[in-house]
Amino acid sequence: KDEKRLNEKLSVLSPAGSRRVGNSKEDIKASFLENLFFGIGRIPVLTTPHDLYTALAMTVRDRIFQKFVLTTETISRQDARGVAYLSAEYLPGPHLANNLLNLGITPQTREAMEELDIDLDELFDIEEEPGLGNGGLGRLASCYLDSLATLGIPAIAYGIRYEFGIFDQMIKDGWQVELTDKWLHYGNPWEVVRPETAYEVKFGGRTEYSKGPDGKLSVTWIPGSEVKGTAYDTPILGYQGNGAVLRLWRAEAIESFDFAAFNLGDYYRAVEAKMISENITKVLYPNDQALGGKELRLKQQYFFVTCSLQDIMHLHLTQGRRIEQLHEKFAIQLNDTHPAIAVAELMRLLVDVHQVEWEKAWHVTQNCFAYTNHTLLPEALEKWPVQLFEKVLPRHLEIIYEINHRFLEELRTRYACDDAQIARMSIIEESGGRYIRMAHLATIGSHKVNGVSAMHSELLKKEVLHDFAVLSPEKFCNITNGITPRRFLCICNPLLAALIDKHVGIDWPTNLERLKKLEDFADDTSFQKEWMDIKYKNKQNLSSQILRQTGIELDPAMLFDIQAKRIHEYKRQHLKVLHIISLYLRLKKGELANFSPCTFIFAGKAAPGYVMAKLIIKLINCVAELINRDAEVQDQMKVIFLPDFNVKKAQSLYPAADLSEQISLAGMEASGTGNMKFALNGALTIGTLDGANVEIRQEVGEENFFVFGHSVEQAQAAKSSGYHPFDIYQQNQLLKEVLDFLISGALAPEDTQLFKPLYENLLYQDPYMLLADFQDYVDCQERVYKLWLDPGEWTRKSILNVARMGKFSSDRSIKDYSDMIWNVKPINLM
Ligand code: F55
Repeated sequence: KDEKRLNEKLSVLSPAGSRRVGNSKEDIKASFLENLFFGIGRIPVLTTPHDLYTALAMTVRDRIFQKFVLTTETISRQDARGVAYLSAEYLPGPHLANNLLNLGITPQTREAMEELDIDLDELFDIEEEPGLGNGGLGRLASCYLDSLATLGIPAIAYGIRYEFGIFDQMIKDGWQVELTDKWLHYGNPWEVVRPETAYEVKFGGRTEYSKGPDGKLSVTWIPGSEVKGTAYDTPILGYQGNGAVLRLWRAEAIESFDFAAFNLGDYYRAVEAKMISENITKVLYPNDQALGGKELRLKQQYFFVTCSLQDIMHLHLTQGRRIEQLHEKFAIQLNDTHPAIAVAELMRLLVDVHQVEWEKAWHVTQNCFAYTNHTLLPEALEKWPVQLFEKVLPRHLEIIYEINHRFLEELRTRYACDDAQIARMSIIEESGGRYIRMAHLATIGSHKVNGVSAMHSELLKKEVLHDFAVLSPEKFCNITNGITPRRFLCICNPLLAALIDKHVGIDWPTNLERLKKLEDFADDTSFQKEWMDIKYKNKQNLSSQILRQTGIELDPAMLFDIQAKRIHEYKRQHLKVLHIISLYLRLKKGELANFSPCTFIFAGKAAPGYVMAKLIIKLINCVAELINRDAEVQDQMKVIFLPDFNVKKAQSLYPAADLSEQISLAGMEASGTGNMKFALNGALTIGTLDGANVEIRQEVGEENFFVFGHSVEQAQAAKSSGYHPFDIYQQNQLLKEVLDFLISGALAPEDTQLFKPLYENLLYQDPYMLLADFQDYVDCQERVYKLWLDPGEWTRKSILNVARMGKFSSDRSIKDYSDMIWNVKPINLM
């Protein structure tokens, strides 16, 4: 009955009896050919593969829009409260396969293409993914948008339409080389430009105060320059139903062509303003830790924040509501501090533009915003020089001073704080240059602050935001990260997904706890056999991809040990390298007893300016070169650096992993989400007690997780009692041999000093305590190799890992946000 009502509704909202959006094989084939002809002016015999991809994308897009009309109509009719997610980064991954899955039309689309002699997988391969983020933070935002859409929670995700996303990585002579990303080069069939949804954005200049006729003081911001932000919408379809929107802003000149200059013969000046304006959304900063002091970055942040807030207010007011009620209809989430300027901007829009009284405006602001923190690293906490702020956002500096003044006054009067505490909590850092601390602005301007794993949230309260947590404990909460099981199991691992369908039913993608049912089969040897066969096939798949990319042949029977994530010292890729060298040296000496043939795979990008991270990539490649060329160890080990890690590559890595490396120093990784993606695909984890590893281990069971290394408390204790890595080096024979090998010339004969900086850093500083954890890591790996010798037992643990991953669905995370922070509910489509 419900289905009938739904269809009736749809026929009102979209052209009656339209064949354009039918879901049968015939319908899909017909509209594909129609799109090929009318959409891009091609006939089948005269097409390029890219034409075919575009025509199919358009075919899918038509069906998405048809669904969207209903969602949008329902939200507005039910006057539902919704979420605005503000993030400077998104990593959606390829859209085509995801949209087909969510529409439930993959099988018939595959058949339709087959009848036209087109291989659907080849079309999947053509798609360039939007690389609009650096890593975990951007991917998390996309998983959350997927879950918001799937759960039917009204949501708009706002961000920046970078013309050039994260660079493409090439490896030349073992070094990382960066190439410009060109994701828009062949057009983008998934977005729709909305030229009428555009807002003005001011920069620089000065403020003027004047008394109005009513005697009230009002402020005018006279800008130094202005640009316009135009909306580009990408519909994000949820699984089997609703939709959400990704609205990205592109900077444009208000007047695209200066006729006055042109008429004077100054051709260059005539287009200069346009060029300068467009620079704002030209390129993503490729740093995965904060980078203070870059003017363009501050402009990017303010640009997308003001467009988004103006848009939210516009949506609110056109629904006939009062601006003072904004917080009743919108929850606005700040994904880290990158959009934290929103606190000052919303105050400006309310007070200066909409003439709301300060106290009322502050109430609205605090009740709209909530802030998610993603890092504890002190060097990664965003702060902006006051001088820069004054230049780019003079009015916002005044507003921040006012917010700070009132806040500090309250600390003094209501909480009787002393000067030291007040200095610690101020938005302005005054010691050694004046800076604006964005985390303080975000915390003060929000009603909730959350960390991204249980452990991280505790450390946040204990350290980085301790003073705030003591004064307002109710503000702080934890929401452990999650991942979407649609992309990171259904799409990336179809064989395993089909096996799970067969044994637990088909509703696990939206009820991940259902995977528990797999526990019943953990000891079933024929089920284990099927499980192992699938893993083997996935490893074959990855191997042929690696052969194509690197020319290196792999043996899928070996243990595949994978570390895939941004390259960073705290993530300790070099600890893995030290371990590999130790195995190699012992193997050569015939001293390695407990070992199982192993393929070590690394993937990840380094920030272009991060010298040590780039040296680690070079080191991995030198070690790979040495080992892969050494005939003596050929059937024992291989080392691969897979270039250009992105969402697409990630999707073929996770399903092929036997062992997942999550080896950051405890206390450094806020959560991690790769750890969840590997485990959901049946990899066992070797990891430290860091971030979400702690919760994964708790869920899957201690006996099914390889833990090693110092705990946070142990690491802190070791550091405060004086940590001397050099002593460890001298006391551990194996470690000494491994480290000395780095500078022995064996790795880089042409330059023996090449790895000296790394070597000396480890011997004399070792900020991430690799040496302290080395032996425990080596020992732990031996337990891994021992278990590998018992495939039945290994597989049993692998099954149990998958069975117990239910908690880590991003649907669970979004339900937590909805209940604990946003106070939003799914819309009712009927
Ligand atoms: C990007 C730009 C700047 Cl300026 C700073 C940080 C980043 C960034 O990409 N951070 C990031 O990815 N942080 C990660 O967030 C994940 C999602 O919460 C966590 O799982 C992960 O631990 C954390 O490092």
